[in-house]
Amino acid sequence: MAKLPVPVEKLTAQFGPTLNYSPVGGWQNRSEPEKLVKTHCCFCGQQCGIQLKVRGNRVIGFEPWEEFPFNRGKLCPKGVKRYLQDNHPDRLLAPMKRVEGTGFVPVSWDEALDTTVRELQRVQAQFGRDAVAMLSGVSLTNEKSYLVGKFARVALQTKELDYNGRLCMVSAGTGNKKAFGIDRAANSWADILEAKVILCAGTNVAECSPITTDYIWRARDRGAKLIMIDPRVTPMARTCDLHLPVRPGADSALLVGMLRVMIEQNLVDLAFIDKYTSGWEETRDSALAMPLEEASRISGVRVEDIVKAATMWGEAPTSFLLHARGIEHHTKGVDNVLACINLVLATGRLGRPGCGYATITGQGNGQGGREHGHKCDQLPGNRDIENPQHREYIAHVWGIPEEELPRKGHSAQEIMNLIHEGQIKALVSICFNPLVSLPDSNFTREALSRLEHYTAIDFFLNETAHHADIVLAGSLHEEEEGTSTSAEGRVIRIRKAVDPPGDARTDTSILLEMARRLGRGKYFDHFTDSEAIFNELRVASKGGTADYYGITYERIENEMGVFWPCPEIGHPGTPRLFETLKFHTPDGKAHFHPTPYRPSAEEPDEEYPVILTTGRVVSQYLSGTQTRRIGGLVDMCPEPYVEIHPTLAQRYGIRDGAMMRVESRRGAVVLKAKVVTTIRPDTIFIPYHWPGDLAANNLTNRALDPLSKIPEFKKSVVRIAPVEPAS
Ligand SMILES: Nc1nc2c(c(=O)[nH]1)N[C@H]1C(S)=C(S)[C@@H](COP(=O)(O)OP(=O)(O)OC[C@H]3O[C@@H](n4cnc5c(=O)[nH]c(N)nc54)[C@H](O)[C@@H]3O)O[C@H]1N2
Ligand SMILES: Nc1nc2c(c(=O)[nH]1)N[C@H]1C(S)=C(S)[C@@H](COP(=O)(O)OP(=O)(O)OC[C@H]3O[C@@H](n4cnc5c(=O)[nH]c(N)nc54)[C@H](O)[C@@H]3O)O[C@H]1N2
Ligand code: SF4
Ligand SMILES: [Mo]
Repeated sequence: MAKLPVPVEKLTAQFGPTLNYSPVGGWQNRSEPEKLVKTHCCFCGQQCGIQLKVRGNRVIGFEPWEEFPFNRGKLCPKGVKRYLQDNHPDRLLAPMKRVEGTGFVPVSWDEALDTTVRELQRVQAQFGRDAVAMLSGVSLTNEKSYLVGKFARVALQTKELDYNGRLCMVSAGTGNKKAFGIDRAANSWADILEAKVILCAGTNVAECSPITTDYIWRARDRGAKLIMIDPRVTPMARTCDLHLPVRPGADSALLVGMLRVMIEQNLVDLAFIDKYTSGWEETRDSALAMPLEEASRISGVRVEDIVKAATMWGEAPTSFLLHARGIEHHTKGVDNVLACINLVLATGRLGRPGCGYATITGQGNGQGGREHGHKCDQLPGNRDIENPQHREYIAHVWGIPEEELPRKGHSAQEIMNLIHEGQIKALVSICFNPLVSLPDSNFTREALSRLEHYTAIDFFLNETAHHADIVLAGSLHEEEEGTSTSAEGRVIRIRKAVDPPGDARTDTSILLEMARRLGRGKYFDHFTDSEAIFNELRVASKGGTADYYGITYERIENEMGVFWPCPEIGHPGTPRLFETLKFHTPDGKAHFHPTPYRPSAEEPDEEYPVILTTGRVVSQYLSGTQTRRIGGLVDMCPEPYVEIHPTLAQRYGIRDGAMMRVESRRGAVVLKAKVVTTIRPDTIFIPYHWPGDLAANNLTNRALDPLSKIPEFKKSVVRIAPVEPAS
C-alpha cells in the first residue's frame, strides 16, 4: 500500500512552529551554571572544543574552551548557537507511531519497539534478511558507529548497511587508500602553519571549515601564498594570491595541466619519486599527452594561470594541499582526489614539517565514523569485509562464526534504488535525512513511500522521518559519553552533560534494546556503558590500518586527544603520517595514478545549457534539521537562493532579488536570484540545506562515481527563467 507522508500542518499542529525559534528569556537565561562540561561541537569535522554550561539537566549556554589546542577557544556561528537545540520545543520526547490520516501519536517504548521488531522479522521471514536495510550517520560518536555496524551485521544480520559519509568523504577515502593505503589526513593542522604554499581545491574554507581559516591566515602571516580552485570566489578566495575559477567537473584537467608544467619545468622531485613511489611513468606520460591549451579549454582556466599555479606549487620549499567536496562530489571524485595526490607526490612534500596533505572532513565524526564499520564494504579498523583474514578476525571478536558475517552490501544511494525497485522492503535509519540530502528528491520520496516498514531514530522529526511508521526518540550529542575523531585524525572525548529529556532514550540504549528483542542480546549485553563499547572497538581495530588499540578514555583526557594510528598503550599516537616514508600499501610505496579527463554524467546542451553546482552557507548545517530550528542561524540565511553572474542573469532577464525558476531533467525549484560577480558566468550555485519545494536536490543527478559511489552533487545541468510576478 502506498503511504503518504504526514502533512506538515499536522506535524506543526502537534509540535509547534519549527522555524525562528528563540528561547524565551535571552539574558534571563544567564543564570549561573551548576557545572561546565568540556566537550566538542556536535556539528562539523573541525570538532572544536567547547564548554557547555549546565543547570538542572539543561544546557543553558556555553563558554569557550581556550586550552583545547585545535581551536583555542574560537567557534563559528553554529558552535555558538548549538546549545539552543537542547530545550527546543520540537525535541522528540517520546516514541511515536504514524497513524494514517491522523499523524504521529505518542506510544510506549514497548509498543514502538515491539512493532519495529515484529515488522522487521516479518519482512525478513518473507523476503530474506537483506530485505531489511539500515542507514546510519557520522554525527554519531565512534562508539555508536561501531555499535550500529555490529547491530546491523549481528542483530539484524543484513548486509545492507551504509551511511551518510557515502555522500561526503568516500571519494577522498577511496583515493587515499589507493595512493597511500590509509585513509586519514596525512598531517595535523600544525603543519599548515609551516607551509609556504597552500593549495585549496574545491573547499569553501571560510564558511565550511571556519577554524581551518585561522590556520591558513596564521600561515599567511608568516609569508605563505594561497591558491584556491573554485568556480566561485568564496570569502577566502577574495584575498588569495591566485584564484583558479575552474569549470565544475573539470578539476582533473586543470591538475593534470599543472603536473605537465611541473614536469616540463623540472619542478618534480625525481629522487623522491624513484625511491618512494610507483606508477610515475604512466602518470607522467598521461600528463604529457594532454596539451596545455586543452587543459585550459576544458577547465576554463587561462593557460598563464595554470602555469603560474604550477610554478608556485612546484617551487615551494614546503606546501600543504587541502581539498573537500568541491572536487569529491563528482562521478570522477576519486580521480580528482588522485590528481591532487599526484601533485603532492611529484614534489615529495609529505612526512616532514610544513609538508602535508588532507581532505577536510565534513561531518562531526566523519573521520572516526568512516573507520569502524558502518560502511557497506567495511569492518572495524577500516578492514575489508571481503578479506578472509579480516572477516575471521572480526567474527572472532564478535563471537560469531565467520560464515554468519554478512558480505559486502550496497551503498546509500544504491540502497535507495533497491527500495525504489521493491527489493528492499524495510528500513531502519539513525542520524540521516536522505529525503533532503540524497540527489533527486522526487525519486527518494517515491522510494520511501514503497517501504513496508520504516523506523527512524532521531531527536527531531526530520523530513525523511515524516514517512516513518515508527519514530524512536533518540539522544543529542551532549546526552551520552563517547569519542569522536576530528579532521586532523585526533581522537577526542565527547562528554555527557545532561540526560535525555522526557521519555527520550540514548541512541545506545535503543540499539541495545532492539538487539535484545531481536533475540541477539548475548552479543551486546556486555556493553554496560560507552567505555565498554570503546574498549571492544579498540580490540576490533587492532591490527587494522585505523588502529585505536592504544587509545583509552583516560589518555584522551590527559593528552587533549590522541592521533591514530596508535597501536599500543605506550605509543605516542601519530600526528604526522609517513615520517618514515613507508606507506601502508602492499609494496610500502605511495602510488601515482593517471587521471585522464572524462566528462561528467551530465554536460550542458541546448535543452539544459547552464551548469548547476550546490553546497553550503556558514549558518546552516547539512539537511538543516538542527540549524533550521535555531532562530539566530535562520536569521543569518532564512532561505535558499540562486547565485548567478550578471552576464547570465542579463541574458535571461533575471533581476537581483527577483524569483527565478531552475529546472533539470528531474525537477524544478523557484528561488530568489542573487546576482553576484563572484561566480563563473556559465554556472549557478544553490545551497542545499532546505527541504520540499526549496530543495536543491529536486534538481541533482543520481549518477555515482564508479569506485566511491558518491553522487554527483557538484554538477548537473539546468535551464533557467525569470518568474514573472503575478499581476
Ligand atoms: N557551515 C557549514 N559548514 C559545514 C557543513 C555545513 O553544512 N555547513 N557541512 C560539513 C560537511 S558534512 C562537509 S562535507 C563540509 C563541506 O565543505 P566544502 O566542501 O568546503 O563545502 P561545499 O559548499 O559543499 O563545497 C565547496 C566548494 O566547492 C565549490 N565547487 C563546486 N563545484 C566545484 C568543482 O567542480 N570544482 C571545484 N574545485 N570546486 C567546486 C563550490 O563553489 C564551493 O565553494 O562542510 C562541513 N562544514
Ligand atoms: N545537493 C547537495 N546535497 C548534498 C550535499 C551537497 O553538497 N549538495 N552534501 C552531502 C553531504 S557532504 C552530506 S555529509 C550529507 C548530509 O546529509 P544528512 O546526513 O542526511 O544530513 P543531516 O542533517 O546530518 O541529517 C542527520 C540527521 O541526523 C540527526 N542527528 C544528528 N546527530 C544525531 C545523533 O547523535 N543521534 C541521532 N539519533 N540523530 C542525530 C539530525 O537531527 C538529522 O535529522 O548531505 C549530502 N547532500
Ligand atoms: S567550526 Fe565546526 S566544529 Fe567548530 S564551532 Fe563551527 S560547526 Fe562547530
Ligand atoms: Mo559532508
